[in-house]
Amino acid sequence: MEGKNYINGAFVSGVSGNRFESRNPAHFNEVLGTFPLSSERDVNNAVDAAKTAYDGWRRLSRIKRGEYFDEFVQLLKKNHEEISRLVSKECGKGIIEGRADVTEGIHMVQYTFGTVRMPHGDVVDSEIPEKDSFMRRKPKGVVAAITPWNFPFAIPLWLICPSVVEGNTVVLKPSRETACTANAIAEYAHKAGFPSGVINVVHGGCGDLLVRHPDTRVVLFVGSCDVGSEIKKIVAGFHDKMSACEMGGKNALIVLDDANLDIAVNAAIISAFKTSGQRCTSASRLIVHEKVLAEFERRFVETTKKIKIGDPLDESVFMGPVINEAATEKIARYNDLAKKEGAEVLLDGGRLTGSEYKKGFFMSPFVYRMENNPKSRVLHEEVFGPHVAVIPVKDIDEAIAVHNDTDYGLACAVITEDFRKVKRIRDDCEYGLGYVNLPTIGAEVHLPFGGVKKSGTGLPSASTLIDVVTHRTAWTINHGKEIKMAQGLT
Ligand code: UN1
Repeated sequence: MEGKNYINGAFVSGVSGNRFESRNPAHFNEVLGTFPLSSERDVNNAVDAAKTAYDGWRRLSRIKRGEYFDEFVQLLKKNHEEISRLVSKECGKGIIEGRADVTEGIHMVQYTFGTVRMPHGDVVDSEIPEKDSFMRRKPKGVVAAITPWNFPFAIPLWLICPSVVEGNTVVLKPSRETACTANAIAEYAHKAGFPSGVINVVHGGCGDLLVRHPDTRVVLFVGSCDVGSEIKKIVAGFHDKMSACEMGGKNALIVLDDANLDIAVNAAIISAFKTSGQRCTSASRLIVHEKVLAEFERRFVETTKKIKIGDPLDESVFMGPVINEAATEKIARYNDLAKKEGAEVLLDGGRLTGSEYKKGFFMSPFVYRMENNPKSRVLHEEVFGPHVAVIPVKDIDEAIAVHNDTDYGLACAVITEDFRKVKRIRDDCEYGLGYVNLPTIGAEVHLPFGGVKKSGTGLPSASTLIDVVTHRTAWTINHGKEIKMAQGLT
């Protein structure tokens, strides 16, 4: 397909004429689409369109704005399977996960529509009986949304939906790896009839321009810590711009001495290898009590060996390819580094080269055992691939200390039958998403989604983004015939 930017309700070519390709990571010779490498003029056009549309859009009632989401979701539901196949083809996740990505995006749109007839703000008492006070939310203006390739459908909708329903307008800059899926979002938004300029999409190499643009009021970002940190630095230079960045993890699943090992092994497989370990919620550390270590390790390795790796459109495939050549190189580098840092290798994952794999970026699971060590890079840095450490611990205190011995703090899961231990994990581990007897992945859109430490600033994404994309205003009315002041003022 010949993809275009979506600006002011029209699909338009980039000004420079330069283009990039989006390819299928399972068959890298297959070009799925080409898209504009957008320049400053394209970004200015998109931001201008969003700025112009803002005034009319914010003046509609919130309920009226919600109607567009109803139309949008009906179209998405009708085309669920087609979009899912595109997602799987373009980012490499197995089709069951491709469908879940689309379902998650649809849930975000449904949630958004569902909120518009709900109470929205607060009634606040005043010391003065003649006064009524309210907390009323106001939109902020143009929102820039910069999104990753690993959830190419759900994450753009996490960011677009709360922004737009509150009366803001959006310019989305999706990952270059998944431009076709972003294009599909633009097409369905267009068909749903959102007014021109309310949702805009600019492709390729222009995120920085969008962040620096003086008319973008809010920058929403989901992606790596390095990029997020740059964004925060740039945004800090503006007095009236705000950012919410969701950035990676070095998540852990803790298996305690009383764990149900069926649940533990299943949760570990899902946490480590779904999406080939390329979720910000994936677990790359399995912190296991020494009492159950041997049995857990044996069963985990045995099950991992049975994982089917292959073309993501094959229904029986558990793990598809990783996203690109650079990802295969990065994962291989970390696998080697683990050996250099003294890992006891349990499964030596590497790039798969057989006939069905040679045209894609297929990596197999790398599993190793390693004592926690504050100096180890592999136990502290995010790998974003099927690379997982088993870290033995002697008790729950050590499990908590090891869990927190990372700069990140996104998802944490514990496998135990003991509710007292659950409370210790809940209160003493540092995380944004906590799970008991579950994997570290699979959050639902109506929950807060936000990490601590290097994972984020605690500012949530998804449904609770409302606090980032709106300004909470205080509005007070005097029903009396004279002015009476609070705090004893006369
Ligand atoms: C991500 O990997 O950036 O909780 C998002 C989950 C998904 C979202 C992952 N609902 O695993």
